Amino acid sequence: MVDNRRISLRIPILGLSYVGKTQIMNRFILNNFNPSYHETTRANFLTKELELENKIATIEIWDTIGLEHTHSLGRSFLRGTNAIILVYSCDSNESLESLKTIFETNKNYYPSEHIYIIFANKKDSNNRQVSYEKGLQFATNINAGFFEVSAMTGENIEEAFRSIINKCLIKLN
Ligand SMILES: Nc1nc2c(ncn2[C@@H]2O[C@H](COP(=O)(O)OP(=O)(O)O)[C@@H](O)[C@H]2O)c(=O)[nH]1
Ligand SMILES: [Mg+2]
Repeated sequence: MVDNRRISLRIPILGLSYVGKTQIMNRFILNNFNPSYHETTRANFLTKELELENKIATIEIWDTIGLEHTHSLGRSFLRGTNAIILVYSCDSNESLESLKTIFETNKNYYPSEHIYIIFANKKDSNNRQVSYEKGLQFATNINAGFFEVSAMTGENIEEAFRSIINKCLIKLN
């Protein structure tokens, strides 16, 4: 019998290398953080089950490699995703500029009216280059949600994921 209470959501995390994509996934799924850097060499995912509004949601978070070389992930990867997390790092102007390119390059591959959310990671950093207002402006321009987060301290990670998952549930209903 099909269990109508069960849904699954596939959500990739995109952004330049070193912005913290892997650690955001680790913080949300495993509640841990690793301060040392290990380059991600292939896309892989972790899952977590959440109970929300009488539904049991299996959340599949896809970690990806940095996109500075091709900027493009391709149609087959993006098809079938429920929402997309775009990450830049508060301490890197370059990472925000690069995110704009990543968004423009891939936007034709996403299903129309796709759900986007911007994570401005490393909110904890003492070397801030991107103001809250500048990040929010970009998010508003592309009609995306916006959260400043820190995978290191965990600040806002749960809230940001809850927000995107709620939007996915509303769209599925
Ligand atoms: N200060 C700070 N460092 C972070 C944060 N998130 C990730 N990092 C560090 O930034 C580096 C790159 O993180 P990683 O998740 O591997 O980036 P990715 O290449 O986008 O997957 C690692 O050394 C992380 O420990 C954060 O929220 N704050
Ligand atoms: Mg990585």
